[in-house]
Amino acid sequence: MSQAYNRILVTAALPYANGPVHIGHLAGCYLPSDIYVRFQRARKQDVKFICGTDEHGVPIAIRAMKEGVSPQEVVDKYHKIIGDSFAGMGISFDIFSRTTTDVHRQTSQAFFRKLYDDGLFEERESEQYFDEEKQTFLADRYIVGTCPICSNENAYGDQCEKCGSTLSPEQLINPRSALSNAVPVKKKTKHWYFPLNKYEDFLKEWIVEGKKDEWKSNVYGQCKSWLDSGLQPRAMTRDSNWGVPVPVEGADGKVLYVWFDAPIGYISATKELLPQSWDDYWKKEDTKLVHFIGKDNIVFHCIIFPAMLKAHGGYILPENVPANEFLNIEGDKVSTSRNWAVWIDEYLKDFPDMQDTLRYVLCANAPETKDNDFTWKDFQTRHNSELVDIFGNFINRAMVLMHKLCDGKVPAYHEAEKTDLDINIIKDIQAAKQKIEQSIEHYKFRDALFEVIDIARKGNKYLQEVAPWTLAKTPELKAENQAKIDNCLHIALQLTANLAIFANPFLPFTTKKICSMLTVVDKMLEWENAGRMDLLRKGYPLRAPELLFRKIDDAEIEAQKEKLQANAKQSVILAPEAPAEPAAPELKPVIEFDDFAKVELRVGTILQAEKVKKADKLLQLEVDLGFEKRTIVSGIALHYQPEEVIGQQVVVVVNLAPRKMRGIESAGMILMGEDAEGKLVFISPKNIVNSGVEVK
Ligand code: B3M
Ligand code: ZN
Repeated sequence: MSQAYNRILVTAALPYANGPVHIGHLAGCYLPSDIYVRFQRARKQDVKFICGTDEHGVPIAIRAMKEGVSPQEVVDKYHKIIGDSFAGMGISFDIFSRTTTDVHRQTSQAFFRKLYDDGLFEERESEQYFDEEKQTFLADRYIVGTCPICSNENAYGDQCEKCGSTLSPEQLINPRSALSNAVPVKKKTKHWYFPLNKYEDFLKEWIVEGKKDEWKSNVYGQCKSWLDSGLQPRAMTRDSNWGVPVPVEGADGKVLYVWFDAPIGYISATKELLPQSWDDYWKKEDTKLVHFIGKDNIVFHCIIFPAMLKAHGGYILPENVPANEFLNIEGDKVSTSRNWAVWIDEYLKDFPDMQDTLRYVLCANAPETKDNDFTWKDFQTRHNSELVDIFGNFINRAMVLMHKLCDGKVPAYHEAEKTDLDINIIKDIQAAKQKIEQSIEHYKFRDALFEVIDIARKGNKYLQEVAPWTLAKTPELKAENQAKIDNCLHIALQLTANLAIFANPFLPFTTKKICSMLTVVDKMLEWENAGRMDLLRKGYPLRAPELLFRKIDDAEIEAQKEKLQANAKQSVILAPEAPAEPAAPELKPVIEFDDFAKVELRVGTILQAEKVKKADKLLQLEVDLGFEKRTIVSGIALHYQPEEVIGQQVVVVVNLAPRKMRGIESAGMILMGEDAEGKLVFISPKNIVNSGVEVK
């Protein structure tokens, strides 16, 4: 934060153009980036907001094949749907481009060519699967076969979508080509490898030494563990006919690896937006570059792309990469294949004019530090009891009372009548400004939004305490108290104007309505005006109050819940195979109640965790039991990084005899569940989907 910047370049991950976007995308990446950019614009910073669709890569080619259309048709269709969804939600990109443009092909080819000419790539021959019928190499995704773990007959060569296991084509039973059903054969092919290992020292210095305190701990932690486990050269080309052709001799039928060309898409889009000055934003050291992404993209944005930029030379590196965790829905992971998602295009149809409600709920509940859950019930509650009852209600009361008690004009403020209540609320407004800007600058959007609602809450309290309606109970009383009434409404209206400035980055649609009621222009929304108590001049006539939000009733919420379930059910019917019935497990002999009663189980919270030296399965935990803290050694290190378990709640066997493990005395045992892949998981409704799994 110490460096002074003269311009800011904000990128939001380029979504794959092979499906619509859902609320998880919005919460993780596009909404926080939009809030950040809107705030920087209000601060009159020179900021550019870049996005577009990622239109290459194997999933797109596969989708095209399945639908019997060309890849270009697929990306054209989804580029439009995704772009409309973002625009509909008020995501205010300066450009929403795509990676199939000429500018992008030229830019990414020139980038590759520079590294090639500098002799950076290693050429390697390897054996890869080949489809003799179609005369083409097969990416891992193009090979299907039976999953060795769950027996799903349609597992891909890189992953089984049913059990989630990461696979390699060699592991598949009965592998076959997804293009022709032919049995694939191995054939030699040549690729260009980027020597990531040579950038390890540079990355360590830049990230481990430079970003530890600046980057979010989830981002830093992931980078650190990649760097600790050592980097390997990575192939930057693929055998495919869909992508950017590799611009060197002897590379027929080869394209750039999608993760090579996609991040360069940020550069191409900036070029398209600013043909004359794009390089100021990518090459000048006084530019602050910020990549907003979801957590699955961390390694590409923090390790691979920076190493590419460094290798090329002349480019700046990201100052920050504020990645979010994932948003689950109704306790379950979002899944495109199971159609467990809330799609933005559908939301906009079902709730037209309620964009700010979704923006509000997704920001208030954003997965900033851990995975979070979206539920329709919470959506309703937050809307009705926070947006409507607190925020909307305050503004509505201020406007109605002003029309009723002050002739529809902004009343004067009479200094002689100033009270402590006035002084305090003014202080609160100014403090809110500080807190909101601090939080946004540190990518803590939930905290910032909390302050916006909190100051509206304080406004309601202020109205309640002064109670201008009681001061005006009779015409005589009103005449006597008019100065006090004026002061109260003067302050309430200035707070309303301040609320417009505060809410603007988060709730742009609502802000527009408030500005229209107050008959003020956009210039008032500049951030430097926040905290001022003279935004609305005395005697200024204001419009009639407009309802900012309507309530959401139970029927609407029930309908959404049913829709979610029905969509998911339908996708199960369409799925090729029904899930196998689990076999009955062998149970241990029955025990008496008294035996069970000997076991003391209590809930504990993991406070600290670290790896046990020379024991790759063990983590040493500090567990808070409320009445005391204990050291417990647990065999979960193959399943979790220490930073992932901190804060988790667990069931603890507290009266198990202490045991020494690797020299550390373990005072108890934590209980975990085991999922289908044999991964130990914390027991929560989110993790254990199958009842009956063993707790161990
Ligand atoms: N398309 C992956 C994703 O949508 C990828 C991001 C590219 S950012 C340069 O999650
Ligand atoms: Zn499987």
